[in-house]
Amino acid sequence: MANLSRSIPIFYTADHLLHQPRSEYDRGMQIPYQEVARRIESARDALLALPFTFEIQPELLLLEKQITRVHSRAMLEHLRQSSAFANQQEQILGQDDLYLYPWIFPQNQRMRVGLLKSPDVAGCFAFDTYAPIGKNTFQAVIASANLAHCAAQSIIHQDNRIAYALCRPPGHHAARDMLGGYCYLNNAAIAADQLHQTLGRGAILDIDYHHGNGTQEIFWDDPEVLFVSIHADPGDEYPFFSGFEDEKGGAAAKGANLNLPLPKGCDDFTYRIALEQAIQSIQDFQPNWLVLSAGYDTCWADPTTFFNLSDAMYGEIGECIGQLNIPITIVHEGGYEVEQNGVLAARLLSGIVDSFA
Ligand code: SP5
Ligand code: ZN
Repeated sequence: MANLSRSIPIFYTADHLLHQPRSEYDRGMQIPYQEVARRIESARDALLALPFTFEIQPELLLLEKQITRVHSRAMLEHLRQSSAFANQQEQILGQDDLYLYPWIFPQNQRMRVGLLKSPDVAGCFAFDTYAPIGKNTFQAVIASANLAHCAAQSIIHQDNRIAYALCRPPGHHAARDMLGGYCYLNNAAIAADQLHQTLGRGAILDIDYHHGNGTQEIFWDDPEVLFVSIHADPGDEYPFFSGFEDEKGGAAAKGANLNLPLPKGCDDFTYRIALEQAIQSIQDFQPNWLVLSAGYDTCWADPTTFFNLSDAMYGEIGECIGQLNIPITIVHEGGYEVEQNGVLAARLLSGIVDSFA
């Protein structure tokens, strides 16, 4: 049990408030954007109310060259230019709060080159319609990734054993060249890449309800970074195209990817079995560090998903993870019941701290 001095940094930025799309398209139906700013404010309040936490609002330390180790320069530039373009469009149209929504999806390089020259580029790197780009989206996305980066740096340089990054927008659906699912840059992957470079082999555990397709893709061929994900069966849940059991890693990295899909309606009992398998596989890998992609959309109360985990289960998940007894960088991902983001983040972190040797 860690002592109760305020030793665990919670990395936060107000820049996430700059990114607030109003709607999303759910199978063509327009509904309110589910990935709301209050999610992070709820988590911030609850985490800082714990006796062992303190807040850090870091300066921007993440370098472009660190981002482009994980993402293509073309996609980074696309994000930057689309935000600038949204700004321009607001001026021209005299409109406020304009978001560019993906609606044309190029299927090859020729189509991409053509589309990049058009005013309707928003879908250029998108695999769905859930990641619209507004005038400040680029700033918010960079600031979000910076939190994960700074959390990882605090583990690397400050001999700190646990850090929590309140990332928003989330990241785990974003791949090298692809964005979607509320995600633009892969915060967890950026943290993991820094940890990998300095501390050697490590693991990423993704407990968001949705498969972390972006993270899986980024580390697919890397035998030194184990990716383990527990999520809803992609046979009938988003993102549908990845997260299946037979995805084990690229030729040089066979076994460094483990997907544990679970059926809709999954309860604590079923989840626990998958979690034990996940923890065992991480232990066997002998990692020097862990990045935890912490999504809270597996909770019974989440309005967008179909698992039934109890609030108490998050404490238990934390305890299992803490027993790994390696440095842990926690990166906030999904979770769409606003208050549950706070309740569950606090339970998860408390569980980790309680069991940490
Ligand atoms: C980071 C993250 O959790 N991204 C998830 C993005 C996918 N969300 C879209 C799911 C659409 C399903 N909507 C069902 C509504 C049921 N009332
Ligand atoms: Zn999710």
